[in-house]
Amino acid sequence: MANTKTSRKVAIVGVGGVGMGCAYSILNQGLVDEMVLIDVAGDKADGEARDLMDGVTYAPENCKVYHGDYSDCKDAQMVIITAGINQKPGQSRLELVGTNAKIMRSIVKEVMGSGFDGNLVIVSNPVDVLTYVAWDESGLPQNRVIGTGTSLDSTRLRMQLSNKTGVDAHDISAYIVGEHGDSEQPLWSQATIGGKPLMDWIEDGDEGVIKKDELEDIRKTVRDAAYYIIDRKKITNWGIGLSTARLVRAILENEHAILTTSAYFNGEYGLKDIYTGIPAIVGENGVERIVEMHITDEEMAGLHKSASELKEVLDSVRE
Ligand code: 6V0
Repeated sequence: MANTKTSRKVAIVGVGGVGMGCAYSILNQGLVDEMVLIDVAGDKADGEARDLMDGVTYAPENCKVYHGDYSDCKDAQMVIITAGINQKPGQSRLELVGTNAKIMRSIVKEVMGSGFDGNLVIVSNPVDVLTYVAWDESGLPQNRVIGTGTSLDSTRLRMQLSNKTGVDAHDISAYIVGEHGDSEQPLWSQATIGGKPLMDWIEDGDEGVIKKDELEDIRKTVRDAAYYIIDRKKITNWGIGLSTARLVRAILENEHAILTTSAYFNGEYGLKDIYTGIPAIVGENGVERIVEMHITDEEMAGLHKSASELKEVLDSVRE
């Protein structure tokens, strides 16, 4: 149930395409009472706030949107960080790490300096590495620093399975785990359509259902979705905006929803001291618990390979 007792306030740091995709989705879903926009480009943040505010009477709930500074984070339940450079055509997310890790540390320092004591949601790429960096800099408990992880990839996978089967994506449960990026791993063994395992649909050969040898194409389409979009419109922003709003809702409304966030591993799936995408239960305290599923050996190997690639990149920016 919505928390109606206290003012629901979020701060968004970074008002580029992604920050505004998040802001628009959050506003349009009536998730908060107050939204502060922060950016080194102050005039842009001011203009964006004014633009959104102009439409508030058509949003489902009243909301005060304004341009602010880090002192405004003090009483926010959540700070969403989307600041940083984005991928250029052909560039991988991991190539952004040097610049964005520095930006992330400087922002988190400012946020924590305000006296902020809520949940930090990290969106900037490479999101798994930067979520670790943000946690390391913040001094917050691991569960309260959350990356958007493979939430976008998982919804892309559900859409692809929906396109193939003709079944509503809302009735499809499917997860991508590991890096939000090139080494990500789909969990085919855990995917279900209307409660029936995907592998049973394939085995039964139900009419209109995908065949096993089509799974590899689906995996590639999902993995390369950002490259496809960036080639055409230079950025991706609406899908991640909606994915972030889903995470914001789960936290602010204490939903205990299962979402594929970038969560901190403390031995789950045999992984330690890393943030990466995994289905986890999410509520008002952030990640309550990683869900341990009985995945296949091949899927486990894919998750471990992805985690070890992330560790290597993380080691290059540790302080
Ligand atoms: P953008 O449109 O260039 O916006 C970035 C914004 O950050 C700009 O407004 C900058 O002024 C601002 N900024 C830069 N440095 C600072 C700083 N030190 N303090 C405050 N503000 C700053 O980029 P875009 O919005 O497209 O992308 C932002 C980030 O999101 C990139 O790292 C993307 O790679 C990442 N994405 C993450 C996704 C995910 O699934 N996690 C999906 C898409 C993009």
